[in-house]
Amino acid sequence: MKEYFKDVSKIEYEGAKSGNPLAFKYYNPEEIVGNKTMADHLRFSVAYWHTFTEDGSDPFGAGTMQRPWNKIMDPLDKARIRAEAAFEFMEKLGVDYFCFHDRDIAPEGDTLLETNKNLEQIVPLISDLMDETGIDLLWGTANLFTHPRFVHGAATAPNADVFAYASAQVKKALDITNQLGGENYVFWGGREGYETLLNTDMEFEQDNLARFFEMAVDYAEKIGFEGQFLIEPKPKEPTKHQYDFDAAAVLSFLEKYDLKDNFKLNIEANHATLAGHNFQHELYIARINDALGSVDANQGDKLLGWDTDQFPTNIYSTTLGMYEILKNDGLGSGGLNFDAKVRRASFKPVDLFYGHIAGMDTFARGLKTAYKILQDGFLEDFVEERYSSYYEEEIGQKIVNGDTDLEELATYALDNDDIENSSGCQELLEAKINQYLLE
Ligand code: XUL
Ligand code: CO
Repeated sequence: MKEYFKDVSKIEYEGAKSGNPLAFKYYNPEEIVGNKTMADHLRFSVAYWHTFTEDGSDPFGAGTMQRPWNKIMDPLDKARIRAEAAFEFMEKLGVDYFCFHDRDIAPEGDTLLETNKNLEQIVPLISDLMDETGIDLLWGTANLFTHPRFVHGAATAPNADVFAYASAQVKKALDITNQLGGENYVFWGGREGYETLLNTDMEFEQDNLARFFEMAVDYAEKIGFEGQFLIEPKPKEPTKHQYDFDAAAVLSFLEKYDLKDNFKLNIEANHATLAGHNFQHELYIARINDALGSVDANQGDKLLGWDTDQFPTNIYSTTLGMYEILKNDGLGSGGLNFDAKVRRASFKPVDLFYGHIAGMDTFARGLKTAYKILQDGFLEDFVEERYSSYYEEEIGQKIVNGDTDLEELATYALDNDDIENSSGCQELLEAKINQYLLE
C-alpha cells in the first residue's frame, strides 16, 4: 500500500512546552480526567468529506488542495485509493472514529443501481481498513443535497419521485452504516426548507419530513440497526430557511410528530452561531431535553455570514462546550466529529494534520478546564444560590410545587413591596473563568 503522508509519523503527546507542530500539546489520550480517559471523553472523529474528498474550490475559484489520492482518473480506483489514504491519515492522527456521506466514499453512477453497486465495491474495503486499524464508524449519512435532483429538497421536495429517490438513498445508507457497525446515523436537511413561501406548502413539507423519519425508524428496526438517529440543526445555507433551524425547532418538531424517543441531536458549533446562538446554548438546550447525541466540532467567523467550518481553536467556546458535555455525562454513542476544513490557502497535505491537532488540543484543554470548573463547583454554586428563594423560602417552594395560585401570590405581593434583588455578577464570573483558562 502506498504511503501518502510519508513525512509524518504517529502523532504523540509531548506536552504544552513542545515546539513540535506535529505533536499534541494538550491531548493525551490515556490521561484520566475524572472517571475516564481523554480519548473516551472526547471520542474524536474525522469527516471524510472535508478531509479526503473535497478539493478546496469555492464559488470564485478552482480547487487548491494537494490531494495526490484524488488524482486517479478511474472513479472507483480513486475511491479505493482515497480510502487507503484516509485510514493512513486517521491512524497516524490517532482518532478512533470517522464519519461519511454515502457519496463521499463511492462515486455516483449513471443509475441508482450502478451507484449502489459502486458502494458495494468500496464498503468491504472500508470494512477491512476498519478492522486493520481499529477505527470505527461514528456515523453515516446520505448526501441528499448535491445532485440537481434535490433542487427543491429531498423529503420535503414537492415531487413524490424525489421523495422516493431520497428514501432509496437513505435505505442504502442505513444498510451500509449498519454493515460497518456505525454507532449513529445522521440526518442533516441541507435542502429541507424553502426559498420563498410563495410557492411552498410548509405544513405539507413538514408532514412529509416526519413521514420520512418514521420510515427510517421502521427500516432500522427491520434490519436490526441499533445505532442512534441524530438530526443536525442548521438555520440556513443552502436554503434560505431550513426546517431544522436550531435545537429548539427540531425538538418541537419531534414532539409534534411523536418522534422524540427515536432521535437525538447532532449539535454543530458553526450552525449554532448561524442561528444567532452560541455553541454552549445549543448544547444546553439539547442536554436539558435529554437529546444531546453528538457534536460537529468546528467554528465559524462572526465577520462572515456563512458556514466557514473552521477547525475549532477558540478555547473559550470549547471549554463551555465541554462543560455542557460533562454535565450531560458525556455523549453516549456520539463523539466530537471535526466537520471542519482547512482554509483554501492551507493546501498542503500536512495542513490536515495541523488543523486536526489544533482542534484536538483545543477540545482537550477545554475538557480539563471544564472539569476543573465543575469540580470546584463555583458556577453551579453561584447559579444555585441565585435561585435559592424557590427552595429556601416558603413562597418559592409553593410556586415550584404547584401549591399556590394567582390569588395567593397577589396577596403575598401586595404585602411585599420592597423586593430585594441580588447582583448577577456577570463580570465577576467572566473574570473567574479567565483565571481557570489562564492558570
Ligand atoms: C453541512 C453539514 C453537513 C452535515 C452532514 O453544513 O454540517 O456536512 O454534518 O451532512
Ligand atoms: Co455538520
